[in-house]
Amino acid sequence: MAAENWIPVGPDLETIRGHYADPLYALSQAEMPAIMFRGAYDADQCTPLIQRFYDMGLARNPEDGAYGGDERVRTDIGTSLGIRGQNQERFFQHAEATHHLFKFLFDGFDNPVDLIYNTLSALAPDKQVRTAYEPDGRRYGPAIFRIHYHTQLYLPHIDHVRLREERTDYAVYRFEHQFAGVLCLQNADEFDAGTQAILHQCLWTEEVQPYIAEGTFHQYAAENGIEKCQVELSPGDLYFFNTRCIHEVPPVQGDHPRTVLAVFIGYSSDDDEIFVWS
Ligand SMILES: O=C(O)CCC(=O)C(=O)O
Ligand SMILES: [Fe+2]
Repeated sequence: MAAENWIPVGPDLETIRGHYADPLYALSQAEMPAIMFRGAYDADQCTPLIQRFYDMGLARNPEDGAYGGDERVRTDIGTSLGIRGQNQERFFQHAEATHHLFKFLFDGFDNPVDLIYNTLSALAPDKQVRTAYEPDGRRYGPAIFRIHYHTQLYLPHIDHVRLREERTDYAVYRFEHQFAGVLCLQNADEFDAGTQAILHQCLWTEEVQPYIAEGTFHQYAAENGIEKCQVELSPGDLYFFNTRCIHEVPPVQGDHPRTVLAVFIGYSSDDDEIFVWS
């Protein structure tokens, strides 16, 4: 496929299925940078939902001015395997608390976590989509809200429990491919479109790792003519991408935190289950 055709497929299920009989398989091959659902979540519910997080003290409201002792540039509501996976017992305890919180956190709103799971199920009707679990039944966190404040960024990286994090002691290790799902609730507002993620048409290999480690990936990409795709999101848009593609998010600028609901997804073409975690 020609590089200039490396653009997201969307904006709705009908169009996506019209282009790809098996969209998640195509994503596993990085045939497109992203699968995009525009307006998947009611945009009018995004701001009030974020306000609830502030009101419940789950995240700092920038309008409160002073940092109130909380100077983190990223706040999570949910359980991150990447951050908490070192201690299995505490990770699964934390995940249970998140399941409990998410039972009532969205009362009065459409459930944005269900939206992500239902959308994935529609993309892969022959597979069972479920929150990742261990053989003994312990569940991972179902999804995670990430609130990104002024200066927060993600340098070029991949996310992969096999290729990067080597989580050999977790059941999600069995999947060959890893995707992310990201639902935009709020853009950073300093520029018109806010801070947006950039996906590079470059699947991670040992060969590119030194450039990532040394912070010279942009140079490598320019020298090798690697295509990139900036994912322009509005509140309510949901996209899925292959986290083995090198990706990044430039620094948030200003007082409006970039707020997303995110999941990781384990997928193998020959596996009847799709695992979702955070
Ligand atoms: O926030 C995003 O759009 C992507 C963040 C990211 O790096 C990820 O979800 O793996
Ligand atoms: Fe990532």
